[in-house]
Amino acid sequence: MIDKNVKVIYSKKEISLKNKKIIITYGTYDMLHHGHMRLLKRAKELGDYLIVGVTDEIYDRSRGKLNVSESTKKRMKAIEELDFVDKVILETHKNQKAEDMVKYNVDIFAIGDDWVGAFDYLNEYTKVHYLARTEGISSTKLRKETFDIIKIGMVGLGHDTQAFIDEAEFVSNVKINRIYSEDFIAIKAFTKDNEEIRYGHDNYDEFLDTSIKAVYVNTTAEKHYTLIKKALEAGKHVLCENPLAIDKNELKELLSLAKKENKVLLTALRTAFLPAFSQLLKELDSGVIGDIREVRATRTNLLKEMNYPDSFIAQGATNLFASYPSLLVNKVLGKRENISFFDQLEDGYDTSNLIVTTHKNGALGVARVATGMKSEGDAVISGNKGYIYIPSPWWQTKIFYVRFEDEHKSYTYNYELEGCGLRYMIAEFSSLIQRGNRKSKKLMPSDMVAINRVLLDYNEFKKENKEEGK
Ligand code: C2G
Repeated sequence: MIDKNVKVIYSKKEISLKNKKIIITYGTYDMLHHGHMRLLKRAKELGDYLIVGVTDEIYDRSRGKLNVSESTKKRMKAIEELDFVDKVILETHKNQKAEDMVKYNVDIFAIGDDWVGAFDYLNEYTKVHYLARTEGISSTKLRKETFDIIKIGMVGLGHDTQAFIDEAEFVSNVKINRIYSEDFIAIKAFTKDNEEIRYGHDNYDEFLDTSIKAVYVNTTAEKHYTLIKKALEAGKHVLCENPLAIDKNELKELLSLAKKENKVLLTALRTAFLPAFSQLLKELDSGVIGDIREVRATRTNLLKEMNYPDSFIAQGATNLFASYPSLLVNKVLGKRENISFFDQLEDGYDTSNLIVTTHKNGALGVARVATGMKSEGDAVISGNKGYIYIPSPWWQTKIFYVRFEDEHKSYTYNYELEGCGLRYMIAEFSSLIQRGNRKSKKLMPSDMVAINRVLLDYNEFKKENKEEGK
């Protein structure tokens, strides 16, 4: 089996540069500054032909660089415009440097001395040259000077509140300092010894009437609509746990309100923002497994054993978990044509559900969720040339296997996933706000509607079944 990390995954024109000394260097080059420029110029002076590898966004996120303010396209363009740079390439994965040394027959690999020692392994392929870094300038410093810190207020106090606060620490341009909950006593207790969250509110209007620029809503689903609506009307960007609304018309209304107010409204589906998940979609887009015939994804958690309160579990397995498999099904197969539910109920709520959807050309989506049954939480995407397997827990996508009938052609993608994965979502939310983009390509409003619709349809189905049973 091939490890994708050592495979050349794009092809460029062969370079024939006889008797020329080839230099290569890599970087993010966010907000290109004179520190970058000095390094690039000195790198060029080491030889005749300078190749610059610009890191792509997925790769940067996977190596913990969450705060890049410019798009990959913009950063590449800025480097392409430098007349002393001869070739610009995209750097997409960790082992690419070693591959490039061979591919481009590189004489010298140059990089700033903040990396001293880190690339000594490349001496096996070329000569590694560390150049002095320019003091007093950095992209981090420029970002701090250029952009305001985005203050986020937390709405609701629950199981995951602290995890969100902890993860936001890794996103440098956000600050969380306020929280709202109807439960005044709980809020008092939470903020009492909390170093970051100093301000607790039990009045939502007062909470919104502060300097916060955005809110993160994590309450029970039936409160989402009102909380989101008020926040958007108060000019705040909104990140909200799924479902955004439990009524079709309410969801539409919220999306058009976000559009009217020119604010971000994003569902907090963390899987959508993981670097490995983005890479997975990119891989599928390239057609590597052919026409996709089926997407199968499972998510089960025995919540009782995890000490979740009964009231939480009573929301039902579908409401709690279906959004994750629905995200994968929707991203890969697009709009669905039909939907069927095969649920098992206990005390009036579903402890498991098998959701089958049909899509264009008869492709099938098979989503399995459960809180009263434990199963393998993996996902398989099957095509007519091969399949992709994501091991459990697939929704915390880290590794995936691309497999074919001829197993020698199979390969693996393996990514680091820092923390519990929330930081990538917070980084995407803040970068949308910072870049003035309302929509995330990773989770478009149409995706949010399709994912939300599965829940709405199931609740409708349950209601009809109840009425019929009467
Ligand atoms: N640099 C510099 N002086 C600065 C800032 C950066 O000389 N004040 C250099 C860095 O040492 C690096 C290059 O400019 O060689 C690009 O820096 P970044 O954009 O920060 O990229 P970086 O994360 O260092 O990329 O594959 C990516 C590379 O391994 C490293």
